[in-house]
Amino acid sequence: MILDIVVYPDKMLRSKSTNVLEFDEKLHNLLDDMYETMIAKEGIGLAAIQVGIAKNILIINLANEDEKQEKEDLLEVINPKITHLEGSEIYQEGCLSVPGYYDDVKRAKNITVEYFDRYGQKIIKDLDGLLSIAMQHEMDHLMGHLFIEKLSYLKRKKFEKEWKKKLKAGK
Ligand code: Y12
Ligand code: CO
Repeated sequence: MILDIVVYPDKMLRSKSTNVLEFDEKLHNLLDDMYETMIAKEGIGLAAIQVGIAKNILIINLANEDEKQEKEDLLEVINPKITHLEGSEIYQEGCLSVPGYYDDVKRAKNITVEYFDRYGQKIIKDLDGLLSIAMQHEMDHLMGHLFIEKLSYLKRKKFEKEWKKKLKAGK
């Protein structure tokens, strides 16, 4: 089932998500719906809060070298924790909850993340490149943060003015 995406400035996006305690069918159905939604909306990453569920759940599905977004490359990430951050990198980000706006954001270059898969199996991964950026972006959602909060004061002011205009125009 394709779910509705919560769009900025909905206050729900500021919620702090809580840990998943049961790795059951309800979780599996939510993960399946999140995947269907992300693909339908042409996204590469989605956090549960973006579909109105304040749980520590996110998915990431980057395209491979052939520019194909294969389901076998899908990461389903439950209750993630970053245990190591190193370096810095600037990347132009976008978000399904802030559709049509893209800007440069500085984040750590390499991270180590610990999380659980849909069956409750613990996974530890060292990430770099776009996967590291996407994981940090999605984990920010779990803490109630959006990439636009990382913009400079002036850029944020310009964004807010343009966003209000866009919402007023019903776009
Ligand atoms: C690098 C930077 C950010 C991420 C987080 C995941 N972001 C997305 O998946 C963004 C998707 C997105 C898709 C859009 O739709 C189309 O391009 C058709 C879009 O544009 C509109 O909605 C108009 C904006 C964002 C991961 C890695
Ligand atoms: Co986002």
